[in-house]
Amino acid sequence: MIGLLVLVLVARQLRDYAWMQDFIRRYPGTSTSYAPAVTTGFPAWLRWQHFFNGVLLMFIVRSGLQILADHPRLYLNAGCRPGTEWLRLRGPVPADRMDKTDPARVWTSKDDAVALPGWLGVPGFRHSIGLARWWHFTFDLLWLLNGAVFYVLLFATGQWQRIVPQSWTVLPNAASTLVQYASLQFPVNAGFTNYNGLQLLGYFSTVFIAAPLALITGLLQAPAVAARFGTARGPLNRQVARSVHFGVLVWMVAFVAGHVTMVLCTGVVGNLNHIVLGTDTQEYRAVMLAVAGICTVALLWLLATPLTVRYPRLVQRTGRAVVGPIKEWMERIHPRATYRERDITPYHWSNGRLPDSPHYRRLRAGGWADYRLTVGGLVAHPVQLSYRELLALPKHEQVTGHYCIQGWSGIAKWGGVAMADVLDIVRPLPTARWVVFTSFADGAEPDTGRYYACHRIAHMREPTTLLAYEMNGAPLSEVHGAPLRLRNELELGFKMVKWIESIEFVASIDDVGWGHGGYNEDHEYFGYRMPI
Ligand SMILES: Nc1nc2c(c(=O)[nH]1)N[C@H]1C(S)=C(S)[C@@H](COP(=O)(O)O)O[C@H]1N2
Ligand SMILES: [Mo]
Repeated sequence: MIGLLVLVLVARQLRDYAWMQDFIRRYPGTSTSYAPAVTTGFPAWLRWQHFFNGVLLMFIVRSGLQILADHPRLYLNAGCRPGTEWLRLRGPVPADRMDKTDPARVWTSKDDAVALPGWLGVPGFRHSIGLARWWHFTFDLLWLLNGAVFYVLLFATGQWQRIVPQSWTVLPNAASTLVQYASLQFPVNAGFTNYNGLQLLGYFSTVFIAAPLALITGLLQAPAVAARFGTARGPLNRQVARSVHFGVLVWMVAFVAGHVTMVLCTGVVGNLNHIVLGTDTQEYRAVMLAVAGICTVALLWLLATPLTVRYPRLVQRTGRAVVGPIKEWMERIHPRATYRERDITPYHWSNGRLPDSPHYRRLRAGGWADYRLTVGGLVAHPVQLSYRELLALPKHEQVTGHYCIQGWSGIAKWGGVAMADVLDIVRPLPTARWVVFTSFADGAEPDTGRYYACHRIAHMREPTTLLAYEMNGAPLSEVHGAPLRLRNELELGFKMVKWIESIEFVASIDDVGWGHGGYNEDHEYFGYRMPI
């Protein structure tokens, strides 16, 4: 408030100076020097796309905040070490819970998630990232489609000339507009044919910079993209992408707030006639239609959370139908990227409910001497492999990135047995299409059975798909999945089952668990394909 007041006073003072008056005379704010007048009005396609864009953006922002709330920390380093955040929405990780040698007390990333109010986040409740992602990705796709059509029509019709500056004089005109607005003596509004410099720059950067940046930084957060291009380390790492992605969100919200304010302050009836009816008129019909549109949007806003909470499975299924084909396509990537030992990140977040069965305790106490990995199902040669037999198989080591669905990442060195070698031993039958990894540990919710995840058999032949028994050169700790945990570098972290007890080859995932492809797919509405 005080800041705004100071801004107004400074701007008013500036306008008292003769040089500023000269400047404003020379650069009045709106001018045909940087963009010609567009006299064809606002065509219907543009007006509709403007509306759709607003509706879609609203859900993208709300679900985006929900996703952020699942790991409410932003960093620039690839390893997400607590204490290195540049922004966090909650307190620091409790110091006494960072010690990984005390498994029962380790602060997991699920402990770290925060709740958002239901009117703000979709769906609002704590750790609802699975559902939030369906909203986010489904609306992202529609938004990208809307944007692609918009780009094409913009350039096909000449409407682009409204928002693409053709001369640097747009800059002094923008500065002039800013001073005039801030001094509360507004420049003339010629928005029907010409945007002022500030407006033009605002629209240009939103349409041609912020929007593409959202797409690029979104993709850079995908494990499959990183595993293809090797971007888990370096300036394009996931945390940089996440931070910039959040920056775009802040930009979009600020833009919408500023845009709506200016629409209201600079002749609202005329402005609404432009964008609702497409004419340079002062009809009240336009205001009525705008209000109806806003009410529709408000209704959608209010319904989103209760409907998601009530029909989560429907949200999951719809999202899968819309986004699934793209995820399938992304799963064809070969996750070959590996890193150097010096890229290993010092702190690795952890997740998951530890195994608490006496059976697991006994095996662990016995140094895994009695551990047997059961590999069966649709295979020619089912086996039980002891810990010693596993260690006797060829050992593979790789430094790879780990991308948790919640948003954190890390780079670690993994040592273990290639799944391809296990496949050679058991020889899957042609009917086997999925591989089910089942843990000693139960899933997060009480009395819902073991944690498990299904993987496509094609991924099992990737050289980087491992049954890891070592992490960073030491035997796998209990927290990180001892005695054995999966690495499938194409997928998000939750697919990498820890504390593996058995592996089963199956023809279909329909009869495994609740049939959605994994424990978190069953209970938290995640998708079973998770290359992004
Ligand atoms: N059995 C079991 N495995 C699991 C989980 C779990 O809850 N139970 N969580 C998964 C998730 S969400 C992630 S991000 C990784 C975390 O691995 P880390 O703890 O070694 O970092 O383990 C995965 N494996
Ligand atoms: Mo995760």
